[in-house]
Amino acid sequence: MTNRFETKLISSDRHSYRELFKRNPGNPILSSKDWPYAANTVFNPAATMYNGKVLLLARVEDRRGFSHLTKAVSDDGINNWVIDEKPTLEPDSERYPEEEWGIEDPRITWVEELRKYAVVYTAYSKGGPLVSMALTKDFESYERLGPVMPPEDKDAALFPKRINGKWLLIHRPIPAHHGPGAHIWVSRSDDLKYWGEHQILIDARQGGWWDANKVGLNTPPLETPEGWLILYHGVRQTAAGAIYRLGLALLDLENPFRVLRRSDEWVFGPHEFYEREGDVDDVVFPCGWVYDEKTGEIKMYYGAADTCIAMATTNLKDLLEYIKKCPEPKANM
Ligand code: BMA
Repeated sequence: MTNRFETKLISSDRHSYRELFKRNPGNPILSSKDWPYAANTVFNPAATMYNGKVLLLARVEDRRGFSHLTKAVSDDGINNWVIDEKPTLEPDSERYPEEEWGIEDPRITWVEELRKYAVVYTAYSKGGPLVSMALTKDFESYERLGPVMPPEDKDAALFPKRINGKWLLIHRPIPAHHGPGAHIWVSRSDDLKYWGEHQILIDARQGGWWDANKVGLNTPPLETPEGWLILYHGVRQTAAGAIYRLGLALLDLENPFRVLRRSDEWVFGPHEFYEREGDVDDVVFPCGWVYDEKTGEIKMYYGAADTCIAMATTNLKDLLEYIKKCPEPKANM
């Protein structure tokens, strides 16, 4: 298949930056044509290991424009996906009116203390998108905690354990007046339901930066010996629309409110045709990554152009080596 991007000379092809992530050659790995039922698009999947297999919880958008979540499971995380015949987690607007216009962009965290997975997702309410949470042991039945952050707020994920006695949630509220920018925040809770002690964690830069004005968390924080590894997106507004690209940050292990490092450059961005063209052009949007302790490999699962699911691999050693060379950010607010 030819497409309009193949003939274009893209400068980074000639003078390559170091590629931290390698795209799976079979990308996209999943799209609506693989789905067992009619769907417009499948994208922005959460990812976790479950019973020794890779489990994705994909956002599936129907032709009303509403999303629900459906699981796909594979032994190697690349091929032979077994996809649920019907939605795994559907909006329940009778009991949860904030899910009126669908549920989107889940992030999964295994919480050892509870022996449950926390699924944090965007509920699209009449008052705007907000953050909701549900707990599950088996990805079959879910215990909803309801909305945990009011609108407009999204791109949230839970830390896997309490730190200094409190649960921590990363999220991205949008201020009513955009002036100061949409930053990544972190909040504390005793019970996962009521959140407070809110503070900015990673601020959107200003001006010409790739991550000016709007940033948001992508994958859940990954605990490493060097700190909590954060993958986030920056949204660059251009005359042709927005470009969603990814950057890295490292948080202090004991005090994750402290940002130790932050990449100045983006580490992954739309480049291949399936990332450049779709329902929303020029978007790479991971909601999950799985880390293999034996090999050190990380598989990052991302939505491409809000249309399909792709995968790229990297390894923890390279990411840590890279982020440790990045500058220390200026003191947080
Ligand atoms: C963000 C989220 C994502 C989406 C992205 C690009 O605001 O809503 O679901 O992938 O925009 O459209």
